[in-house]
Amino acid sequence: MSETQKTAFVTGITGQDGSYLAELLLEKGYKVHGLIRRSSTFGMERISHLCKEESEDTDQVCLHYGDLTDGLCLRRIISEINPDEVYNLGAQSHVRVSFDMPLETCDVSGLGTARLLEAVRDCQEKSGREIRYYQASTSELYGKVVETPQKETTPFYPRSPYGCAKLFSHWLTINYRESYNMHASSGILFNHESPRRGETFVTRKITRAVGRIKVGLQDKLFMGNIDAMRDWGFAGDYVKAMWMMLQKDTPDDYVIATGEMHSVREFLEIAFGRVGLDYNDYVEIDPRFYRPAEVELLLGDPTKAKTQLGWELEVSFQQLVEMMTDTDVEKAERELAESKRVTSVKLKAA
Ligand code: NDP
Ligand code: GDR
Repeated sequence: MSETQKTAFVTGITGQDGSYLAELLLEKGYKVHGLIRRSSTFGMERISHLCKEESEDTDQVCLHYGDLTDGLCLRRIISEINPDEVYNLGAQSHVRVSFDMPLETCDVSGLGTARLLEAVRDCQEKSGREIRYYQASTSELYGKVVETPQKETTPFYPRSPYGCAKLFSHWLTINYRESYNMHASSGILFNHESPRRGETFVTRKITRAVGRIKVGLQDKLFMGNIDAMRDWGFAGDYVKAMWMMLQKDTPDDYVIATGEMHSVREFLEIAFGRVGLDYNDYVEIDPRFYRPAEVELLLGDPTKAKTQLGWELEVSFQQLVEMMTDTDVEKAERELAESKRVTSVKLKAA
């Protein structure tokens, strides 16, 4: 490892954003450490290409078992690594699920931030070296919108346990910045998607269904509120903004968004249209997917990030939907081929 090589620690590295961020940091020459949870399944599909068995290989990520609910382990890992930058992306990040699991959500996505910030503060005070901290804040802080488009100064009004937990984390990050002079920044990121998006978020749920319907593996798609409107961007573009925030001399908070809003219905239209189908023939509304309190619309104003960070979008909404749909059609084709192979093996064995 070179004298000047920077070290980063990423919580949530197995998630959508964690995987893109790890790739970006490795490209920039960082030594990347990540937090992983023990699981009975593998759970590392998004980052397995970045991990090698040989832990001595400095081009690969180095993984540490731990959990945002375990402050002791966070303290130990941070003091062992003594990183230059910490990215807190770990969270129970599903809004609908947060209504079913409010305590777990608050523990991980709220108190987890307190545990990590304390570990960072402690390490920084002992070593005398600055550790720069990134907090994954969210447009869900705005919830019930009081101003459109939403910018850094728009008042918050969260509408879910997830939003409330993230609001706590957002303010705690600001409080540590002001109380301890820490280089702690929050990115208020609006929805961002990719072919690596979790399959229960609306965009990926749609593109997975389009692929499977196209090849004949699925007949129907059951949806919740398809009139909801979101400002959707590409995750690969958004992780660049996280890194840019930590390269600034002064920490601050930034809205990261496209400045364009589309409905779930429009997403359905484009995704089904991409494979020559009409979504009306396949989609059914199922109240099970409604939320106790809905966030009807979100639209961000990314002017501050554009002017002060020099952040730019590369992937448009249309390109995003097409990219996700094409990838999921290919995935469904592979699933179909695999199911035929298994059937033929079974038949031969019969
Ligand atoms: P994902 O749901 O894809 O990933 C969440 C990550 O958090 C996973 O690595 C997960 O690990 C980890 N995690 C969950 N619980 C714990 C825990 N108890 N301890 C440690 N790690 C845990 O989220 P995204 O990548 O989409 O989002 C990244 C962050 O950005 C999240 O904090 C999210 O709330 C926030 N955000 C996301 C936006 C989006 O549109 N994607 C927009 C704004 C903010 P495991 O794989 O083991 O489950
Ligand atoms: P969101 O994303 O709640 O904005 O949180 P999600 O994709 O889950 O929902 C977006 C909108 O689509 C509506 N919807 C459905 N949603 C899901 N998941 N499933 C459905 O069947 C369905 N039908 C309609 C929802 O009601 C909602 O209005 C995401 C997460 O990544 C958070 O972690 C992040 O902070 C915010 O984006 C910004």
